[in-house]
Amino acid sequence: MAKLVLVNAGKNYEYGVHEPLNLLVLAAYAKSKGHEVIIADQIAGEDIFEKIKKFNPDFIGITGTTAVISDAYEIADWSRKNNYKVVMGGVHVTIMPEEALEHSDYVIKGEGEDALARILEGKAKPGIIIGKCIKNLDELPKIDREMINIEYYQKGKDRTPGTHLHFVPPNTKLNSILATRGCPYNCIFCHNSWRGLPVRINSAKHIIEEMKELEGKYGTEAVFFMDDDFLFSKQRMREFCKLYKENNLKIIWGCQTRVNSVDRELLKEIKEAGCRQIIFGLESGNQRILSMLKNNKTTVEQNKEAIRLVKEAGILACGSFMIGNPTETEAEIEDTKRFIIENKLDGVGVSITTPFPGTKLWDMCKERGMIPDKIDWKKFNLSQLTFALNDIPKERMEEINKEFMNIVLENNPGMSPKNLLKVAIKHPHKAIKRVIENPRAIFSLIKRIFKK
Ligand code: B12
Repeated sequence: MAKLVLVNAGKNYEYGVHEPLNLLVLAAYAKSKGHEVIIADQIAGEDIFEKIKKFNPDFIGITGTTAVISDAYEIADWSRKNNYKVVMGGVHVTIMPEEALEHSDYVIKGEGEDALARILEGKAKPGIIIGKCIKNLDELPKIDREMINIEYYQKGKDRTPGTHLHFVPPNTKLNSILATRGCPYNCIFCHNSWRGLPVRINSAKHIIEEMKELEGKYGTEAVFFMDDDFLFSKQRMREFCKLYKENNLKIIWGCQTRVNSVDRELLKEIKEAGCRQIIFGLESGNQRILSMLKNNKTTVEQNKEAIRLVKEAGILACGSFMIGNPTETEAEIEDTKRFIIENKLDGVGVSITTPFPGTKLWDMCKERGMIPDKIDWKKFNLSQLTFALNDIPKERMEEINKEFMNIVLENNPGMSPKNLLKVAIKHPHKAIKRVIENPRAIFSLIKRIFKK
């Protein structure tokens, strides 16, 4: 039996909206094999170094997406200096295993459950290990949310009102569930740890059991499904809606999906089964750009129709968009601005297009010689320009980004002046910095007050 600490790396509280489901599932798996496991959560503000020293583990497992990988490496370096064995996994190290191996003893590419168990049992040699893909998600051991500070995560929405979770009223206990691994589509900007792996889903029965446990044990009132496309299996959704009603569940929920996964009938059914918000990756109001990003799979017209249907069903229709795409012109970005304003979405998220390693977008940028030798991974947070992907000068792109930030400010229900004031009181330095960077935000706020 080995002792393991799993670390949720990251110093930005804004990343603590959803519980770390990846570490919870890895912990459950390792525990089911008889190992002693705890989670040290830097994102939730824990003193992870103190917690690690006190537990004195045999292994430290660290997860990291690209945006927080510098924090993850810092923890890995500290751990090795203190003679702990380090295992790293997650989406970033899956793509950059050699880079991660400079900071750790073991690096897992892909799914971590089985590989981690082999390491803990002393059956794997240090180095890069390819994770085995879990075939049946329902067979994974049940996660135990008591391993983390559940109250901290249940208040995730109140702590960060600027999030996409518009369906969650203030002071509502929120949790997240992940019920799919993999995605059947191939958007050029996306990479997740299941890239190239088959799509697998939890059964409707399994999801309902998890919701029942959340409602009964933790008083959960709202759930966000983290699946890339929660609605894509119509059969599962039908079964889900039936069981939701049979079990008399009260939890309201939101999810992400594709515009081609919704139709009037399904929307009616899921509304009756607690669905209150749908987020689509709408990406662009310009067809040329949308076709490039989504491999010709969706159209601007389809996007408009999907928004209309969702609103008609009485569900909040939200969308995320990308600006600063390869070869994109200012006129094409204007199309996105117009789309956002004309389609009256209930929530809008805008990101600066960022080429994450492992994506087709990254390869395109590499081919064009755009990727610098020295990369600052901290910039990979989708709100900062990593490097220019088109002919729009950097300064102008930053201006355009601010204009979009103001559009988001005017169109996001979560960004009410009251909510923003609350955050400003809690994080005054951040608020002052944001206003100095973008003084016009004040006008957008005033506009917002009068719009109400
Ligand atoms: C939930 C989620 C969030 C949540 C919580 C993040 C979190 N750390 O869990 C929030 C909203 C905070 C978030 C924020 C961001 N996210 Co996010 N998010 C996701 C999402 C939808 C699900 C992640 C998840 O729970 N997966 C479930 C678990 C089971 O999978 P997993 O994490 O890959 O873990 C498996 C393996 O990788 C491995 N593993 C992972 N860690 C470890 C550790 C050890 C020790 C071992 C052995 C194995 C191992 O084993 C696990 C089980 O098999 C994914 C999309 C997706 N479908 O994956 C995007 C995704 C991870 N996010 C992404 C991005 C870009 C971001 C942000 C930068 C966005 C932003 N503007 O802020 C930030 C980054 C901050 C951060 N700390 O993550 C990208 C990451 C791209 C990249 N190269 O890093 C993804 C892949 C979306 C995408 N398709 O582009 N995100």
